[in-house]
Formats: sequence, C-alpha cells, structure tokens
Amino acid sequence: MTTTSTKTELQSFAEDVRSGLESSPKSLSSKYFYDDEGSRIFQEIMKLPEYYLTRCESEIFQRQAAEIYDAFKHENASFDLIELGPGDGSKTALLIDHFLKQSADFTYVPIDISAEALRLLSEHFQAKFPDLIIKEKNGDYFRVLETLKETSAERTKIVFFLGSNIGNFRRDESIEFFQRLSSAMSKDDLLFIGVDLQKDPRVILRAYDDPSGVTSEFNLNLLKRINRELDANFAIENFMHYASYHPTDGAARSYLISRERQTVKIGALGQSFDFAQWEPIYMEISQKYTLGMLEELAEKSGFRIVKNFFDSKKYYTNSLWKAV
Ligand code: AVI
Repeated sequence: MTTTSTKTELQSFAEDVRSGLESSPKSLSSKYFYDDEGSRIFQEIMKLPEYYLTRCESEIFQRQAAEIYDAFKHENASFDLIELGPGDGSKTALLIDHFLKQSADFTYVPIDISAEALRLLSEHFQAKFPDLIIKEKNGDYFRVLETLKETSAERTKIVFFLGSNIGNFRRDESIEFFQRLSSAMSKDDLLFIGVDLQKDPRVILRAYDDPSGVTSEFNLNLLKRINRELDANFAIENFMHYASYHPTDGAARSYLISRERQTVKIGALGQSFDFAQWEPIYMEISQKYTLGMLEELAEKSGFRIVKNFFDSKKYYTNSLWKAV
C-alpha cells in the first residue's frame, strides 16, 4: 500500500483508469484506493463507530483465540502462518500472542506487494514478539505461494486472508481468486478468511455512508491520486460520494457522482473524459455473504468449511477452510 512508483506500475494504473472511464457505466478500481493517504484514511474508517467490521473480527480473535488455536492444532502440530496483505497486523497480533503463550511451533510469513509495509510490520512484530520467527515475502500473493509450495512442501500452511477483503471482489472473481489459492496450496492446508455477513441492511449501509464523511474522503482521494500521479484535473468538489446496499444480492456499492456536466483531462493518457450531470463512477463493491453463499463459494473453489467462528452479534465470521 504505497504511492505508485515504478514505470510499469504507473502504466498499469493509467491503463486501468483509461479502461474504467471508457466503460459504461464508468468505473475505477478500488485496488487503487490505497496510496499513503488512502491507507491513512482507511485507518480512520476502521475507527468509525459505524464501521463494525474491524471490531467484530477483533472480538472474535480476543474471545476465541484458544478455540481457533485448537482448530489449527487439531489439524496440524506445526505450521506456517501465511498472511496475505497483513496491513498493520494488529488483529493477527491478538492470535500470535496467544499462540506464542501456548508455545506453538509456527513461523509467521506475511506476504505483501509493498516492501516498505512489510519492513515496518516485521520491525514492529519483532519488537513486540521477540520469540516470533518471521519470514516476510515481498511480491504477488500467488507467485509467493507457488514458491512456498515448492520450497517448503513439508510444512503445513495456514493462509490468512482477513478483514473482509474478499468482499471487494465480485462473486465470480472471488471463486477465481480462491481457485487460484487452492491450486497454490497442498491438500490439507488451511485457509482462514474474514467474511462480513448479511444483516440489517441499515447497519450495512451506515458502515459505508458515515455522517462524518470519512468514507466520502476515502473515495474522493482516488480522484486526487489520479490528479497527482496521472496529471489529471478532476475538480474534487464537483463529485460526491453515494453508497447503496441491495439486500437482494447482498452487495454494498459505492459511487462518485458527477454533480454537473463536466470534462476531465488526464495528461498521462492524452485524453479527456466527458461526464453528464449526475453520471456515476462505480468505485467499489463490498459483498456481504450468507452462510449458504459461503459454503457454495468454498465448494466451488476446492475447499470445505472446517469451522466458522462468529462475533457475539453474528455480524461477521472468520471461516476456517481446508483444501480438498
Ligand atoms: C478493505 N475493505 C474490506 C473495506 C470494505 O469494507 O469493503 C474497504 C472500505 N471501503 C469503504 N469502507 C471500507
């Protein structure tokens, strides 16, 4: 999660922006939300009273660390705990703390595309947990998992994909993602994912439409990033954040709406884009699951559910899957 730096990264960013703004409806990929400022705003989102997801996952880890460890241990005596996109690792730290107190035999392997984020996390974890063995891996999730499959085949892997990150994929994309994961894992390896569940639609909508405007700032920050990195001239005040939740498909979606008819120039693309008044740019999906949808997802992607852990309100689940 850093500012786009290399030429190829900048080119892919520009190409993705071009194809998104040429589509109908226009769209921008939420994977570009997380430059330094976007990551900072996301930290703010996680502290919002309306954004329940982070607190639910922390509650599960705080209250059920022993049961989670039992479920891991029951399957495997020693393991590699591989975390995809660990962020600041604060929730994982709750489990690591418990595992170390139980003298668990494991190695922590965080994987991230950002070398800087990994360096900070490793330094922090090494200071917090002097006995923890950390082997950080910089790069693409799948490529790193493939190499681990070859180099440490004898070690059982427990892959963590927390924070409801799977919600930011469409349902077809999430099947493809987990299928790729399962082919990079060995039989009997485990996957531990954080999933936001369907609930009172008003609770979900509020989480993406906070009255303090932090989520709005988060979305608009992508336009600022495009201005800065791709030499564009989005007038930020001419766009407004709009969030929706549809209980029929369980999808929360966010948009930036053009308040007026306008043209935006993107220097790096040598191209201009026209916006009609009230035209939306589709920014992000946050898919909410039922337990039935989760079971279907596991089955279609080569896993079976071993156990679901829930918070006290049953808003959220951490679901343990086994590769079959
Ligand atoms: C990172 N991801 C799981 C967040 C979510 O809930 O979809 C991103 C987010 N977007 C707006 N608020 C939070």
